[in-house]
Amino acid sequence: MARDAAPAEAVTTTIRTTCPYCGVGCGVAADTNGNRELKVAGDPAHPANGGRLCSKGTALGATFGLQGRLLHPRIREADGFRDASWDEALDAVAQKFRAIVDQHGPDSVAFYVSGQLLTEDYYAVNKLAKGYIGTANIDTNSRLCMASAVAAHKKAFGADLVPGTYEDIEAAELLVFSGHNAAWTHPVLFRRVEAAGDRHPQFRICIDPRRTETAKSCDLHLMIKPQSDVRLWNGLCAYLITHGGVDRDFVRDHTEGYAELKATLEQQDQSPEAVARDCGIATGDLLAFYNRFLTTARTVSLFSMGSNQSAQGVAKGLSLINAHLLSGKIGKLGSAPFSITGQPNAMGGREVGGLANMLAAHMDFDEVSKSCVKRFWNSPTIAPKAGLKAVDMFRAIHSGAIKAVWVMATNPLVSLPDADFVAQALKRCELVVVSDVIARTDTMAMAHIQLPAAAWGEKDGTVTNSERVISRQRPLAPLPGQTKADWRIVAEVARRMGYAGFEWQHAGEVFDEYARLTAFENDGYRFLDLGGMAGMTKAEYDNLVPTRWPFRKGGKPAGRLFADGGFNTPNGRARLSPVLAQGPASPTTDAFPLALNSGRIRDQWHTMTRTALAPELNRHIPEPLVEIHPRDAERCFITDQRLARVVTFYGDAVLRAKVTEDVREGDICVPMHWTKSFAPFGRANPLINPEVDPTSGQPEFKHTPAMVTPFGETWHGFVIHGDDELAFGPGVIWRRTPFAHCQVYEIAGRGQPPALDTLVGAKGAISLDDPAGGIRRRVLMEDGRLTAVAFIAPSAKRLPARDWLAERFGDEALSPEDRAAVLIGRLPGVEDQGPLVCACRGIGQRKIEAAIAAGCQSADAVGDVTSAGTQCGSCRPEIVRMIVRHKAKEAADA
Ligand SMILES: Nc1nc2c(c(=O)[nH]1)N[C@H]1C(S)=C(S)[C@@H](COP(=O)(O)OP(=O)(O)OC[C@H]3O[C@@H](n4cnc5c(=O)[nH]c(N)nc54)[C@H](O)[C@@H]3O)O[C@H]1N2
Ligand SMILES: Nc1nc2c(c(=O)[nH]1)N[C@H]1C(S)=C(S)[C@@H](COP(=O)(O)OP(=O)(O)OC[C@H]3O[C@@H](n4cnc5c(=O)[nH]c(N)nc54)[C@H](O)[C@@H]3O)O[C@H]1N2
Ligand code: SF4
Ligand SMILES: [Mo]
Repeated sequence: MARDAAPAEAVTTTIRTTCPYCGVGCGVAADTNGNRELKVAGDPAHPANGGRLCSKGTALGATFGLQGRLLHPRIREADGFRDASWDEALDAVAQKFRAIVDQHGPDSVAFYVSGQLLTEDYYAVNKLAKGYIGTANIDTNSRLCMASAVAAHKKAFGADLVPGTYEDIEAAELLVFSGHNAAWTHPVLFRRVEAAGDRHPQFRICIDPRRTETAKSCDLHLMIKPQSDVRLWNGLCAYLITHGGVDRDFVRDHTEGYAELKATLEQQDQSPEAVARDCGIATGDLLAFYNRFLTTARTVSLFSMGSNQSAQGVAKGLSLINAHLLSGKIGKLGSAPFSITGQPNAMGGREVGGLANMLAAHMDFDEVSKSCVKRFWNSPTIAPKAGLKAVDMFRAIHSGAIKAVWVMATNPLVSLPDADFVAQALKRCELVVVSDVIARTDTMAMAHIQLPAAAWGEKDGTVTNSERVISRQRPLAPLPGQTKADWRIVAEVARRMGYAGFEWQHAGEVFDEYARLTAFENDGYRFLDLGGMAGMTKAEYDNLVPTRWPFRKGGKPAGRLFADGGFNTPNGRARLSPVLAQGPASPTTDAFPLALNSGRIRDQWHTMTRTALAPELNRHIPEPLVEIHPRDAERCFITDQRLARVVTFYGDAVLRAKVTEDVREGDICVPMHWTKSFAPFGRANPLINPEVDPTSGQPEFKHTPAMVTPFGETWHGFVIHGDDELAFGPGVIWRRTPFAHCQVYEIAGRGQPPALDTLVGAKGAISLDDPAGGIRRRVLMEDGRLTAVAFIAPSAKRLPARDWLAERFGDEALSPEDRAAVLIGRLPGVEDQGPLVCACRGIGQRKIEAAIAAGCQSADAVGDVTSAGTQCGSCRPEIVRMIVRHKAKEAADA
C-alpha cells in the first residue's frame, strides 16, 4: 500500500509543522534535507507562538535521530522478542482480537490510547472500537489529564468547550494560575503573558501549595493547603454575592441555578477568615485575591493539573467556572475560565471521542446520538453504553474481564497511579499489543506484540491545541524502517478483522470523514462543527493553515465562544452548579503523615522516552528528587542532598532529598518522569494512590498519604559508560542520565560498596585508591579513548563533578594533561559549571552567578554577558530569582 508522502530529495526545504509536546501547540519551521538532519525554529506565522519555542521545542532536532526507535514489528517468544513481518504481526493482532470478541463478547477487549495521537489516528481507533467491535472500552491518557475539566465543561456549558483564546490571556488584567505551573509546563504561553505584562498592567495570582517557578513570577501566591481549592473558589462566589460582584443581567439572561448555588454556599461559613483558615493562608492574601477578582473585569483563570488531578477535580473546575459565570467574566475580551490542555492533541482526542464516556464528535450514548453516529459510519453495530475509564479498565484487565488490550502512544506502566498494580494487570493479560515509537519503554517490555509507529516528523495529520486551533503536523523525513502511521495500523487490523469502512488512502481522507461527522445532522445543535473544513482536496489539506473551530459550512472560523451568552445547553443557559468543599479522598494519617504531591519539571516530557534523547534536556534536573520542608526534614531525620525513602500504602521509592521551603510543612513533592530504565528506584507512580473523582474518573495524582525516612546510604559513586543498559547488583540504588557521548550512572548503597571490577571490569584498567579517604577510582581506556570511569567515596561531597569527565568520552584521544587528570576527575584549575540553568545555550549556574556578581542586574544583562536565556527564555524566571537572591544576600551582608 502507499506509504505516507515524505520529501525524498536531499535539498533543504523549510516545512511548517507543529511541536509534539505541550498543548500550547507551537508552530515549528523545520529546515530539513530529508535525511533526518533538522534545524528547527519557531514558526513566526503560527498564531500560538509567533516564532517562539521553549527548551523542549528547541531541542527537537536533537531527538530526531533513530536512536532507540522501534523499526520493525516484534513478537514475544519465550526467550525475548523477535522481528516479525507486518503481515504476521497484523494477522496475529486481528485474529486474537477477533477470537476473543467472538468468544467473550466486545467488552472483553480494550484500547488505551493517548492525547499524543493525531486526530486522524484517534478517529480511526475510536471508530473501530465503538462502531465495529461494539465496545466503548476505549479510554485515553486524557483521563489522567483533562477528564475533570471535560466533565465540568459539559456540566456548565452543555459541551466540552473551552471559551477563551490566547488573545484573552494576553488581554487579561488579572490572571489566575490555579494549579498550573505555566512557567515550566506551557513556557511559550508564559513568555506571551510576560510580554503582555510589559505592554499593559497585569496582576498575576498563583494558587498552588508549592512555590513553583510560576508562583515566584506572580504578584501574589496563595500557598493553599492541598485540595482546598473548592473552599477557596466557593468563598469567592459567596464574596461576589455579598459584595455586589454578581453581574445581574448576565446571570438573569444567560444562566440557571443561581438560587441553588446561593443556598448551597450558605450551608457553610463563607467568611473570609473561615475560608482563609481552612485553606491555610492569611486572610489578607485571600482578600487581596477576592478584591482583585471583584474589581477586574478582564480576568482569566487558568486551571490545570492542580485542579483536574483530584478526587474533587470536577468540583474544583465548577467552582472556578461558577465565579466567572456569576460575575459575567466569560465570552468577552480578556475574560474566561480557561482549562489549558496538557498534550499536543488532548483537545483533538476529546473532539473525536477518545474518552470511554463519550461516543464521538461531542456526542454521548443517548439513543439519538448512537443512531446518528451509526448511520454516519454505516457500521454494523454501535457501543451501547459508556466503557470503562482508565483506572477501572486496568482493574478489569487485572481481574480477567478484559482479555486483550491495545496500548497506543502512552506508557501506562509509568503514568497510571499504583503503577505496580498496572504491571501485574498487564502480566496477567492474555494479549497486550503496544504501538510506540521507542523500542524500550516500561510498557513495551510487557507487550506480546510490539508495533512500530511513525513518530513526530514522519507522521502526517492534525492536532488541536488549547485554544481550539487545528494545525497540521507534517512529515519532515521518510518513514524509517517498517514504521507506519498509527491510523494505518488500526485500519489494517480493522480490515483483517473483516470490517469495511477503513479504506482511507491518506490522512486527509480520515480528517475529511471526521469533519463531516461533526457536521452530520448538526444544525448548530452541537457547537463542535468542522463542516467548513470538510471536502478539502488533498492539496488543501496539506496546505491547511492553523484554523479554529467551530467552523461551520459557509461560515467563518470562530473566535472566543459564548460572546452573546448562548451556551450549548438545550435552553442556551449556562448552569451554575453548586458544589461542596471536601477534603482529599485519602487524608493523611499518623502512619502516613505527609501529603505526597507530584508534577513536572521544566525540561522533561512525561516518561522521558523522547526528551531524554537530547542531552541538554537532562541537565536542568538530572535525577529524581523529593522536596520536603525543613521542619519535616528535621522531624524525619532527612538531610538535604542525601537519599530519602518515600513510602506509601502502595509502594516506595528512593529519591534525592531537597530540603526547601518551596513546599508547605506537611507536604512533599516528587516529579513524575523517571522510569525503570532511568531510575528503577526513583519512580513516582508505584507510590500514587488510585483514588479517582467519582464523576470524571480522573486520578488524584496530587495527594497520597506518605511517610519519609532516611535511606541511610554509606557510600556514593558514579559510573560513566557508553552502555545505556548497565546492570548493578542488588542493593545498589542507581539512576542514569544520558550525556552526549556516554551515560552517567549515579550509584549509592548501604554497607560495603561493590568491587570496582563488578562495576566496570578490570581489563585495561588504571586504578587510583585513597584508602585513608575511602575513595576508589578506576578508569578504562581503549586505543587512547576513555571507555569507562567509576568513582566510589563514603560521601557524595568527595566526588568530582561529572561534566568534565563525561565530556572526555567525546574525545578521539585524550591529551596527556587530560590523561593525568581523569583519575582525579577534573583538570586542576577548571571549575565545574554547576547545574545547567539554560538548556538551549548550555549555561550552568556558576557562570550566571559570576555574571551577577560582576554587576548584571537583569535577565537581559545576564543574557548579554553569558547568552543564557536568549534562546527560548524558559530559564529567565530562574535567572531573575538568582539576581534577587544575590541582592538579598548583598543587603544582608551590608
Ligand atoms: N516540561 C513539561 N511540560 C509539560 C509536560 C511535561 O511532561 N513536561 N506535560 C504536559 C501535560 S500532558 C500536562 S497535563 C501539563 C500539566 O501542566 P501543570 O498542570 O502546570 O503541571 P503539574 O506540574 O502536573 O501540576 C501543576 C501544579 O499543581 C499543583 N498542585 C498540587 N496540588 C494542588 C492543589 O490541591 N491545588 C492547587 N491549586 N494546585 C495543586 C502542583 O504543586 C503543581 O505545581 O503540562 C504539559 N507540559
Ligand atoms: N504521578 C503523576 N503521574 C501522572 C501525572 C502527574 O501529574 N503525576 N500526569 C498524568 C498526565 S496529565 C499525563 S498526560 C500522563 C502522560 O503519561 P504517558 O502518556 O504515559 O507519557 P508519555 O511519555 O508521553 O507516553 C507517550 C508514549 O507514546 C510514545 N509515542 C510518542 N509519539 C508516538 C506516536 O506518534 N505514536 C505512538 N504509537 N507512540 C508514540 C512515546 O515514546 C511514549 O512511550 O501522565 C499522567 N501521570
Ligand atoms: S511551549 Fe514548548 S513544548 Fe509547548 S508546544 Fe511550544 S515549543 Fe512545544
Ligand atoms: Mo497531561
